[in-house]
Amino acid sequence: MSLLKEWYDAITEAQSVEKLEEIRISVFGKKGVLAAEFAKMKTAPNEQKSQIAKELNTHKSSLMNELTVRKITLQTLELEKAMKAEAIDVSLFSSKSEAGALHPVMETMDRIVEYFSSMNFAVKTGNMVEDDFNNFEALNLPKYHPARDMQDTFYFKDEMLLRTHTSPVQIRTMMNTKPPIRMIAPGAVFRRDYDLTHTPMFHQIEGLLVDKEGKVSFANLKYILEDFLKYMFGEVEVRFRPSFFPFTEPSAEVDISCVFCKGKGCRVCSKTGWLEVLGCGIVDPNVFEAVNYKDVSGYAFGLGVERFAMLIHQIGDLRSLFEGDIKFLEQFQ
Ligand code: 2NM
Repeated sequence: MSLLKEWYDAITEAQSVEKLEEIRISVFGKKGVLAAEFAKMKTAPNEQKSQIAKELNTHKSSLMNELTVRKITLQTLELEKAMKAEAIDVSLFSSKSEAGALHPVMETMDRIVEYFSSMNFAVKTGNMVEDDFNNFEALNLPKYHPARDMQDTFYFKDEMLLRTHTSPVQIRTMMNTKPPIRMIAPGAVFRRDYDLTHTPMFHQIEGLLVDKEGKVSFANLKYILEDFLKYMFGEVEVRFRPSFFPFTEPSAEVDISCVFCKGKGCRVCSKTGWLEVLGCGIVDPNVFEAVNYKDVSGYAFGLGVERFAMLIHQIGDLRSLFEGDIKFLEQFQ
């Protein structure tokens, strides 16, 4: 009987519900201490039996009672502990909160748009899925013209395709607006290209200015592009090299002195001291004919926004602009 005393202490000292369950089995189980005490009772003298049974039953119910009370206490403590550990203080200021930022390509695009807006160029956008006429035919790129190969792209049915440049926006603008025109077309374009310096999707900004015949000269084009490139890159040298585009005649490619080596020659500029950044020219008469413009003259230019972003931020690999790696992007905030 005195054996039962220590089980009262065990219950009071138990620190977990699991421990309490072990105790319950040791006391009330088939092979438990109570069962053993009742068994012993059977061998006791008959006159003591009822007294022993009475005492055992009193212990039985008070031990059960102690167990229940302790179980409730332990469960309450465990719940309180869990609630404390899992609590979230929604009013707590988090010094970790960070503001988002524009992607370097979009930031660069905004700066370019800002310059041309300040020069009174309207900003126009169009469709990324275009038809053959607006993307090629009207731009002096007839079917089977070899220059189409340079802009091989993704075709849908019915001569629909992902635009290879933003020029279709200029064509559509000329088709539904009378001259004069002074516009830029920023946006995503698509080509079947993928290597170190080409991605199948990239961003372009193209510009177009149209006015009366004889009013627009190559000198006008040269002036605005030099001014624009100095706005973007600071005090750089600018040079124009003769080139060819189907939609302009004459055409030129525009270089700036290398922003990495200041024109001395390095790995980025292939030791030439120059970086190609733009294409431009005087709009070919065939383009004006396609859109039914008469007695006009104009200039046009085009650039790749990713290339500008890479030169401004000194980014070595074009593909890092498309990976969405936060650690990379954070550097340009
Ligand atoms: C370039 C280079 C030269 C261009 C021409 C036209 C249009 F529609 F007016 F004919 N838009 N853009 C053009 C001219 C684009 O990108 C390198």
